[in-house]
Amino acid sequence: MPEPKHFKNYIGGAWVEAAGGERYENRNPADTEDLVSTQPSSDGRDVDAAVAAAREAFEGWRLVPAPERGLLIMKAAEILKARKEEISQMMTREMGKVIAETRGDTQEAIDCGMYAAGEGRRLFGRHTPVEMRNKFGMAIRRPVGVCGMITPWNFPIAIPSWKMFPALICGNTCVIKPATLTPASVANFMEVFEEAGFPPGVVNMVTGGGSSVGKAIIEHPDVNRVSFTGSVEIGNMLAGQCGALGKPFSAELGGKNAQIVMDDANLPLALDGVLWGAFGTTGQRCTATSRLILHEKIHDGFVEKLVARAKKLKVGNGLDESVDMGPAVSEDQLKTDLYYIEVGQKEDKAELVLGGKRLTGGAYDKGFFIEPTIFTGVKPGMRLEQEEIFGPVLSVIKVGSFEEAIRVQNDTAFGLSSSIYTENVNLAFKAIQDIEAGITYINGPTIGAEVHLPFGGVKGTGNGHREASWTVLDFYTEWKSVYVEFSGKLQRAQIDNQ
Ligand code: UN1
Repeated sequence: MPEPKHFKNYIGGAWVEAAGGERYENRNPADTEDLVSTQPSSDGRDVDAAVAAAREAFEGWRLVPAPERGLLIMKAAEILKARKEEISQMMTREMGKVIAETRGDTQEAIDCGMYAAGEGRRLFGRHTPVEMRNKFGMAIRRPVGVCGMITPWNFPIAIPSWKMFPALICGNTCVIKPATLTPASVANFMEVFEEAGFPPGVVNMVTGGGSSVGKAIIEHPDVNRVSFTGSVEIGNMLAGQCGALGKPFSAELGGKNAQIVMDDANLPLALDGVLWGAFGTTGQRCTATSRLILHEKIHDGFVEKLVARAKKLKVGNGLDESVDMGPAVSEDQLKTDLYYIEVGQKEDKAELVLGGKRLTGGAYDKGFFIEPTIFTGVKPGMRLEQEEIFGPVLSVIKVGSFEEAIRVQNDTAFGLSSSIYTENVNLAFKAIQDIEAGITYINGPTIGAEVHLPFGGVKGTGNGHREASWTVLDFYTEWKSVYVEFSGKLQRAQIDNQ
């Protein structure tokens, strides 16, 4: 078994133990005998130190020309590329998803770095004509200061990267609290920043729990804004706290994403799509397909093929290249999955047509494995159909028309990702128009967003912000309007020109 990674907090360019000196263990969900890492259990004192370092570094970093900041980010992306395999292997050990997917996770961070680096030569402001002669008007972006990042375990490097790289290119400094389940991946990310030569204090990491470290980041008066990805419950609580403090907050929360399959769809393609969308990452993506809305004309045949294919998915340790689906990330998540499977059977009275059980025996006993699970006969409004599970549990809903499919798709508290399979171009465009979601895929599954398009959702999924792409720059900068008078006299807008 590989040696555990023992690391400390990364503050002001140095690796330092938590003030309280406590540490905790991080174990592999596929094999709890595998100790992946140990790291500090930090508290508010460590956050104070990290924020102080970030604040001091900000004064220098904000003045580094953005193209030069871009070169450092590009270097970080290149180091990530060189370390991709080793970082991905540790990520699979840390959170369980299969190695092909952790390679994708690291790749997403590389892509984010490349994209943000290029932004160093854009960061466009605006110029506009003004009312007066010999006067110039423009709007420019300014960095906001110290940014706090509270990140989840399901994309241990991709999500930190899509928050940090944009914040950094804009001239901000960062304090990140990784999910308690996946700190080693973020420690690797910090090593990448260190090796790339980022000035001390520009990036900082404090590991530990939400109620200690996360809370301190939110409440710290010198943290200018916070970006959070995680559960609806925590996200909404933090939004309230930030609101009371007048602190801008970006939330990317839950999903209850659906794939619609119309009767004219390319069915083999739709089948590949739903298998990947529902069971990839063990269903633990905000963008995962947790509902399958099938047109009644193709329902029975499609379900039959789906069950046959899902039954063949190989569940196991994600480091084995032949495995399709890894374990649940933790015992708690496994319990949540099993809880909803019980709700589906007893409360919703839907029909369990595949899976539903914890996998046991042999190597399975060392981890948190669960069968790919499918329910049919799910009706709109059932808990199975409404609540986010974050596991490999797919609910199939039968509909009679396109209009009904859209109604069912939209009738949830969330609106992150969505998908429709149809060969009818009119229906495809109607779906783009009518689906209430931040992302719609036509003839593709609900997962697989790329870093240069806005990422985020409507309704309960978030609070109106978008991550990735050019849109995230609005969260990490403040606009300043600038008027330059070169007439040499007092010109009064709204008065002298009337
Ligand atoms: C998430 O689900 O939390 O679009 C992020 C995707 C990935 C990112 C998912 N690129 O599925």
